[in-house]
Amino acid sequence: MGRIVKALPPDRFAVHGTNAEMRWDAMRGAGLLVPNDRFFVRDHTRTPLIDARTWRLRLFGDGLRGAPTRARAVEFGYADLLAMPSRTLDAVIECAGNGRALFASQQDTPMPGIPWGLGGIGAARWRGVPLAAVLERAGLRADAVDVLASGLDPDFVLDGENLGRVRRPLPVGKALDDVLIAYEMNGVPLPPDHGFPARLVVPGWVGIASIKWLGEIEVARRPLPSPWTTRMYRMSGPGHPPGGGPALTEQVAKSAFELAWDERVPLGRPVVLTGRSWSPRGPVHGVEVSVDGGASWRPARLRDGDTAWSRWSLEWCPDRTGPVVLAARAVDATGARQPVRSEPNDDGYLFAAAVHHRVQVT
Ligand SMILES: Nc1nc2c(c(=O)[nH]1)N[C@H]1C(S)=C(S)[C@@H](COP(=O)(O)O)O[C@H]1N2
Ligand SMILES: [Mo]
Repeated sequence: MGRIVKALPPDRFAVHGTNAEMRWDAMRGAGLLVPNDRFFVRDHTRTPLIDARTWRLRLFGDGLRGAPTRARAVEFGYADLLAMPSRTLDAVIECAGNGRALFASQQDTPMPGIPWGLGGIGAARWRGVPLAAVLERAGLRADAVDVLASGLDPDFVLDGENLGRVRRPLPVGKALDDVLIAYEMNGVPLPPDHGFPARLVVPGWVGIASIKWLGEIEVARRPLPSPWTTRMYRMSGPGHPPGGGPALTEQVAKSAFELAWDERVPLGRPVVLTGRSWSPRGPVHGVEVSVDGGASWRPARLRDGDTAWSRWSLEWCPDRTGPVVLAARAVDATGARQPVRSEPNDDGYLFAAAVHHRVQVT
């Protein structure tokens, strides 16, 4: 039985267990945003089917006035959310492990976990209610510290141990800044696989922060732990603190060609190479492309300046047959370039290096 509800045709997705990665060649010539039928899916277990008529979002904890308990939570129904002033936001959601397979293919340090290529990312137009507005309505106290969102999908069992609902805390500063409780994706109600009836969208942060199928939000005056901050989603291994570094927050800039791996490119004819780059620090300032494995770089032509990600293009006329390694690197809003090498870590998180993308000139 399928765990993901939507169709996963092989020309659009590469399936990894309960997860499906977007194929970048399926985005060639597509618009700015990733259509819902092409958006990647990361499910720890399976997509639950939730009835919006009986669904409730429950807020509780001592970070709210009156310190409501879970049993006496402040409740919002689907219609309550739809009735509140809405906000629309173009943003990417990207898995912390996006690019993990490149640690093996490009740096010779294979890492365990879902072997994402570069398709554990998507950009969409999200509409919903600012998390800040819901927290205010629920009676947020000025001294609240952490906001812990949990999903309604089944408990996550790791190596035989039940870790409970998929959940992760946000510091109140981020929660009040730009986080959305989204109920719409690209103009339609959230599809089941992407969190219907409501999910968080946490701009710039690792995808796990954007909890789908929201059920509960605990608000506390102390830091709230969850295995998704204390055990997973930290940088660990040689060069990192024992037990791992701090819980991951921001993603890293990346660039992708809208090409299949080992795609065939005809000899002696100009082709327009296209791709996209993104960064958690706002619009990318520039993109440089190499058609010689990173020996020399040329600026690409940028198409979108102030959106979730930027499309770019570069003309290239291949002049010999055989394998050619393309590469693209973004220059972010601080002037920083994607590095040549990504910092290894035991879980293969945050692959940051310019990706070597091999094509075959024939
Ligand atoms: N409840 C719940 N929320 C979740 C997950 C999940 O399995 N359960 N996966 C997280 C991870 S790891 C990622 S990368 C994003 C993926 O969002 P998408 O499936 O809509 O692309 O959702 C996050 N939110
Ligand atoms: Mo993820």
